[in-house]
Amino acid sequence: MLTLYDSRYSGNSWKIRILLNQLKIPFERRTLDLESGETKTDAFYALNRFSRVPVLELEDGRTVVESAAILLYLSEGTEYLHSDPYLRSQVIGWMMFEQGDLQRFLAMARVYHIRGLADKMSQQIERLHTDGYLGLEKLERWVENHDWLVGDRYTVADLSVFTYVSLAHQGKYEMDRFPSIASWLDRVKAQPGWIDIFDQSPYQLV
Ligand SMILES: N[C@@H](CCC(=O)N[C@@H](CS)C(=O)NCC(=O)O)C(=O)O
Repeated sequence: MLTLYDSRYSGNSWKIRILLNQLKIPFERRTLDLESGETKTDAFYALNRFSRVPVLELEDGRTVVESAAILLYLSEGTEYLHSDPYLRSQVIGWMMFEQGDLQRFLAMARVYHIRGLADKMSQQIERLHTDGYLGLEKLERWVENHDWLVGDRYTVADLSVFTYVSLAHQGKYEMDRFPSIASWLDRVKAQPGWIDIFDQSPYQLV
């Protein structure tokens, strides 16, 4: 059976749990406590050279690390990843945009707020917002005219961008500014097999 190493609040890990549920793949879940340094042990380093979640451990003990790589690995040959090389390149492009232009700016503002550090980190949050809004504006412009990020259906491109954008309000991003993003988020949530961040997948066996 596959094993997913994740953490409770991690949007990157949530991406993987949604896809495992959509693909109806049974998995074991090991939830780590990031604040107590559980990703910084030698044992965890042996699973992920980058020392962070999510990590997908295969049945033969090999691991796939980085949420985008895990999504691509799991979606290979399924309806969630285009087989056409051009469309696949567009999926990967959105995943790279998510990591470079959105993920850190949205995630770190959220982490500071969730951990009660917003006052202390107010200048950092302001800088994160400046960069994060640039990415959100680009996304808004695309989804004004497109139902999905790539082609004519939901794919792992949508899923990879979805989680941190849907959580951005927790980092005090003013999401009222982005009505087309709101509609696109609703379309993603309406996909069969979508689960919320604290929901347990029926395919999670341990
Ligand atoms: N680029 C990575 C980012 C992973 C990441 O930032 N993981 C966070 C939780 S969402 C983590 O493990 N943080 C703990 C740490 O870096 O020590 C991915 O997409 O998987």
